[in-house]
Amino acid sequence: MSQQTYVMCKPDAVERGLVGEIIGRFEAKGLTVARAELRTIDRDTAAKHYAEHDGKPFFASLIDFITRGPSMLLVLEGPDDAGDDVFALVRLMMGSTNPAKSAPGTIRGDFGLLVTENLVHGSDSVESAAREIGIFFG
Ligand code: DAT
Ligand code: MG
Repeated sequence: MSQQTYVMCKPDAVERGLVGEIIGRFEAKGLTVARAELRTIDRDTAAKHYAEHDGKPFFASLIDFITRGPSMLLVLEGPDDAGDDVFALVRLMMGSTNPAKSAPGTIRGDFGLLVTENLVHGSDSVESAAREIGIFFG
């Protein structure tokens, strides 16, 4: 688990006061915070980040949502000798994209209800982790 991964507590998580809860879960699991910044993402950066979804019906509202207020931008890292890539553990702890279908015990499963307000982002591969860390902290 040598890789770092990119995580974002989205504007709904900041608005609802869940940033401490979310970071606390990752820290309690054994991950450490390597970088952290509260930042309102601009529309160009949001479009770059979510480029894979450009053209989909929800793209415009996704950009509106993610830029509507500050997000907590994070780089998380795990120990070198753990068994899996850190991005995969973070995704497991986040739960699936639609909070209504996320398992209890996951962040989205415990605190979310709507796919449009699903609290947290986590990179979905080693490659996207490197790309997203570059976009937000490069
Ligand atoms: P994830 O955030 O789990 O990686 P994703 O990359 O497929 O999910 O989508 C990015 C975000 O876009 C997701 O967190 C919420 C939003 N989204 C995805 N599918 C959606 C849909 N069908 N309707 C509305 N928003 C959606
Ligand atoms: Mg994704």
